[in-house]
Amino acid sequence: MAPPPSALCLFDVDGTLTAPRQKISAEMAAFVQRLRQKVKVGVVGGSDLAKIREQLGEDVIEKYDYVFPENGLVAYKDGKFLSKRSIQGHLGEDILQDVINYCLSYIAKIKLPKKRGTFIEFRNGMLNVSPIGRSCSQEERLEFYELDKKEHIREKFVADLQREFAGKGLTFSIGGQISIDVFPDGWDKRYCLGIVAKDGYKTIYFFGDKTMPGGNDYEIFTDSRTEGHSVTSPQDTRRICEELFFK
Ligand code: M1P
Repeated sequence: MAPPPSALCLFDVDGTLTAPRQKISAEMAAFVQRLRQKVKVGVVGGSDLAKIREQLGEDVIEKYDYVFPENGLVAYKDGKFLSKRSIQGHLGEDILQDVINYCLSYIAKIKLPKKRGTFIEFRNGMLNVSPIGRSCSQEERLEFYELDKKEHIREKFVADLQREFAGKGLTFSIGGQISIDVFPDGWDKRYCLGIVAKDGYKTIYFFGDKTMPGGNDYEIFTDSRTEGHSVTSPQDTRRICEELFFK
C-alpha cells in the first residue's frame, strides 16, 4: 500500500481560492487538482455547503479531500459526510434567542442607503447576521461594503455585541463583505484541525487572506498546528503553492 501523503493544504475560499463570493476560475480549479497529485487538499470556509458548492462547483466534495463548510462544524472527507454539530444544541434556545432578538432590534434601529431581506441566516454552526440583508444584489453588496469601510457599521455592531454578550462564550467575527458570523468561542476555523488531527499529517499548511487580528482566518493562521500563509488573491495563493510544492 502506498504511504499516505505527509502534507495537507487547507484553503480558505473567498479571497484565497476565489474572488469574494465569486466562482473559482477554471485555471485555479485545474491548479488545485494538479496540486492534489502531490498533497491532500481541503477547503475551510465560513459559508455553508450550498455557497461553497456555488463557488467551487457542485462536485466540490469529490474534488477536495476535505470540505469544511461553517468552519468545519459540518465536515466531509473523501467524498463522504463525516460529522455535524449544531449551534442550538450547544448554546441552548434561551441564549440563542437573546442573540437573535438583540441583532434584529439593533438592525431595526440603523438607517442604511439600502436594506433588503434575510438579516439573519441560521446555519448549523453559526448565525450569519447582515445589516443590509443577505438577499441584496451583487451591486448592493459592493455598495454596502464600500460604505462599511468608511463608516465601520459592522465594527461598531461587533463592539456593541461584545459588550452586550460579554462572558457568554460567543465570538463575533467579520469574515466577508456584508455580514458578521456569530458562533461559540473556539468554533472558528481551528475547529476543523481537531478533525484532521487523527489523520496524522506531518505538516498542515493553511492559506487565507483574512489573517490579521480580527479576521476570520487569524486563529487558524496563528495556530501551532498549522504552517500559515497569508495571501492577497487566488493568484497569490497559486504562486505560493508553486514555490512550495513544484520547485
Ligand atoms: O467566507 C467569508 C464569509 O463569506 C460570507 O460573508 P459575506 O456574505 O459577508 O461576504 C459569509 O458566508 C460569511 O459567513 C463568511 O465568513
